Amino acid sequence: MRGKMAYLWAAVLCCLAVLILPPAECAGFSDVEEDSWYEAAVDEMAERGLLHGYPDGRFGPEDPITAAQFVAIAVRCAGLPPASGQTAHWAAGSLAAALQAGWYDWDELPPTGETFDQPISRQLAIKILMKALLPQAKGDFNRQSARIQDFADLNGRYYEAVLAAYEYGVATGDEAGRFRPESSLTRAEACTLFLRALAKTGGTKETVSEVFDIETSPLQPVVSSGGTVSKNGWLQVVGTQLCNEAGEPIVLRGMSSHGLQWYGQYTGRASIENTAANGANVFRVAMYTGEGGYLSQPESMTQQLIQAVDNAIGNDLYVIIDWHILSDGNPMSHVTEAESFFSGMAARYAQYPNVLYEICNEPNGNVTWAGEVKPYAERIIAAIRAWSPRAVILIGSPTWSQDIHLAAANPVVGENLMYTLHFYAGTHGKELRDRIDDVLSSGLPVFVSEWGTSRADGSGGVFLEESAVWLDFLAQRNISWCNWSLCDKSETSAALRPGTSLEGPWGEVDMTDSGKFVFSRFLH
Ligand code: IDC
Repeated sequence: MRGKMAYLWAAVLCCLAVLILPPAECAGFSDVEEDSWYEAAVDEMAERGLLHGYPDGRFGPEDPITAAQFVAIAVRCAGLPPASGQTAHWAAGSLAAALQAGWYDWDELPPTGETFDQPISRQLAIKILMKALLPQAKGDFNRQSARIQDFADLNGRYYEAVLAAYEYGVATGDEAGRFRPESSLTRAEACTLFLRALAKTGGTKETVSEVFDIETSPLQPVVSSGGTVSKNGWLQVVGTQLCNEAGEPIVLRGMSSHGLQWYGQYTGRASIENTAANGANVFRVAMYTGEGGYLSQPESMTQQLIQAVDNAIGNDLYVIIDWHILSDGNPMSHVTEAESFFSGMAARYAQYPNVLYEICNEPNGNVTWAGEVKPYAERIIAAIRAWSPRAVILIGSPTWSQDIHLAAANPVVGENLMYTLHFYAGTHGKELRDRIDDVLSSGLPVFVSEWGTSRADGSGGVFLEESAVWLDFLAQRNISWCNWSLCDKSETSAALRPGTSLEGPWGEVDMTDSGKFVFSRFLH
């Protein structure tokens, strides 16, 4: 963990250095024209802190981007820690790190620095960009080279990167179909390239090729005000207590979706609004990994998840992105996919205080805390933190997220981390409640990100008396919760009667016994 912290600090220091040299500017540059083709891209990059304008408040969209500027942005986008540079140039550390990482060869930008402030060629820029953000990407030679009218002008050492960039839609060519490998690139164009590549970093081509296609997924969710998040801002964990940005205790209560692949329709804007209208302040989006979920259809699952998260943000709610492992009980089995998924999500939602990350719904089967779940958590937390330094991250534990005592004995080091406990009122009782008290007294923050009024299989009951005992217990301890689940499946844990309209507004007739009970408990 010390190594990780050092890495994080290095990244923070690197950002600070770049913030100082040259001085930072936020969106709202004096020379970025409203409704210009590049305005949204420049704003988004600036808001994410990935690029800065000139000290006089200009961005210089038409200026050719220099090698140093391009590499500094690439280093920031990739979260690469700086190395010690050989010159006093403001970007020497970034350039040295990029060179060491193999993003370019020393002869392309000699370390002596004479080309650092020259415009970078488009072919070299593409090479650096692809190495930095999409190192696994490959392009089909015949198909992609045929799209590039001036392919013959390309230096052979850039074939691979340029073909991959075309394959991934990162580079597209000018109106005449030319790439112009030796020409420079404007700062506005560079911005668009970075954003397109970032949009693809949510996964490898094999797993998530078109997921973050900026043509199809809205650049930014629409935020509304007057609700929970605009009042409370960024969440933080103080001791064992979830607090708002001002440091006051806050309790989140709301619904979990059912599996997006089956009941995604109840994550539409109106359904979430109906839930919020009853007092919920959080919504959990359950994206199964197995069971026909993300691992079998990553593109459509991610699009659905993004839509659901955006809908929750649009309702000014907190929203939990749940990597819903269940039949795939060992989170390490798909840690690579989880890493790219969470870094994509954290990049997209870095600026949104709404988003919490639940990194593994319910580890189960032959897994241990120390052997698999904790190391998994450390990797995923690092991926999220590269983008989102303060979002709250929820960590599961073995035995379907009931073994919080194992986590308490050996917790993950870091800020704003909480541990999930899941219960079903028809199956679990005092023993698990006692366990919560034990871990709280040892300082472990607990979040009940999933519970049901039914038995653990989602059916039976409903067990409303037992549920009330549980909810009173949680209320006395200011513990947040999400109920399983907002759907109309005919199982007792479902909150809605079969056939309930997505639009609402929902009344008692639309709700099951479970739904009526749960909806009446959002506020206390
Ligand atoms: C259940 C659903 C059920 C679905 C099943 C899929 O309610 O309709 O067929 O998953 O395997 C959990 C899991 C959650 C379960 C729920 C109820 O997180 O996915 O949903 N449960 O069994 N942990 C404990 C209970």
